[in-house]
Amino acid sequence: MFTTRSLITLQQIPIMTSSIDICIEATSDPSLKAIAEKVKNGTRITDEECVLLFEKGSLAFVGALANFIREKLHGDVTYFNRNFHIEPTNVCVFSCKFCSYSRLYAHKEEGWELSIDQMLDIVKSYDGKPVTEVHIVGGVHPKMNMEYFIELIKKIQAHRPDLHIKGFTAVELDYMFRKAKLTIPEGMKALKEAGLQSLPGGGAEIFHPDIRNQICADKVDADGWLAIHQAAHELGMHSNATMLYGHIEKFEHRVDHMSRLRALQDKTKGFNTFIPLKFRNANNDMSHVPESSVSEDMRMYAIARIYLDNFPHLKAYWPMLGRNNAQLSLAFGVNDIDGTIDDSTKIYSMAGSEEQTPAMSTEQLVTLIKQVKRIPVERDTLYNEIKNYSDVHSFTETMSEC
Ligand code: V47
Ligand code: SF4
Repeated sequence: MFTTRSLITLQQIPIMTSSIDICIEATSDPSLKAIAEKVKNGTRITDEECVLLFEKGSLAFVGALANFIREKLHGDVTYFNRNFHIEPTNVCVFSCKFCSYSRLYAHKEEGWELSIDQMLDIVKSYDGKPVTEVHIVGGVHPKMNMEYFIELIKKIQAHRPDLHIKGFTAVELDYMFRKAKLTIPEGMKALKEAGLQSLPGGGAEIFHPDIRNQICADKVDADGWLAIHQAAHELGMHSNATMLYGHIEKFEHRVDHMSRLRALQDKTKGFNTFIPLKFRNANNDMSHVPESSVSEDMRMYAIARIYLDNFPHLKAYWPMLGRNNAQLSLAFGVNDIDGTIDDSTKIYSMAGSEEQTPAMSTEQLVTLIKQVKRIPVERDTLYNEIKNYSDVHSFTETMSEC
């Protein structure tokens, strides 16, 4: 039974402009209220305010703010793409403590090394299938150099010119360029001329040296990672950015990481997507570190959406997060759940993700998005719309296995 008082309250709700007003009304903490006002007005929040959100913002509070931004930018549209991964090798000269996937060169018989022909066979296995992107990322193999990858890119492009080639983390590129004795701009230009079109966001981990030196001391540092992405952006290429969270870092380190990305994006506008990557603890040197909870994961997405006001997209990488949580993230600022992929990506299954063979058909992805009342839209790598699935109910005419 409603009391008179609760009826009056309910009657008032329709005159409020949106759920963000309810959120502002309901917040008694003045500093959180001020942040909510900023979000409502489209004003950027400071680093200190971002730390405060991590410390004090409830899941419901940050979720409401992030969803407001998400719907302002994209409405209900949720993007996915049709892609496949090639992992040339898991042999790696580095020894990141969180990595479950790599094998040192000294133990290379335990790993895999694909020849150019083997990788081309993977590409050919998608002939006639409507994939739009190949994502190429692997370990840093001392014998797979710049020439090797230039030959690979050229051959992929010659075989399938319509396929967007997104490849190589800044870690792989830094090593490649050093070995080839090229500056970053020279190296990026050579790869672009060969046919590389954009960069994935891997290798960023946590930029702050206090954490980076503990988890991946020997690979490219923050400045090097950022310089490589800046060089790509200056050549007109786009890239993504990741952050490996939920291990030994503190909230301040997350904010420092996102702050460096926001500053570069102000300069170049070259980032498409931010992808928070949840640390998974199986089979690595950090197995003693517990994994973050689902509510902390959702808070991470929401706060990233609020803070990174100049990033157009926020992606949940479902093979790492799991399908149910990826679906949930669509209410916490996320507007992209990556692609159909297939079962060739091993980085997360080896780190303990429940997705042991991460493959989803387009029908499964579309259903997953529709179940939470969002609109599935297939995109290409650069977020050009390929197909809106809001009115598609039958998949027989359009779908293939991928
Ligand atoms: O840099 C490694 C992460 C990244 C673990 O740009 C781990 O579209 C969690 O960057 N637990 C590589 N994460 C993958 C990557 C990526 C993935 C999907 C899409 C895109 C994109 C980029 O994987 C590494 C590292 O941060 N990683 N080990 C682990 N145990
Ligand atoms: Fe090598 Fe990348 Fe694994 Fe680090 S995360 S050890 S760079 S494969």
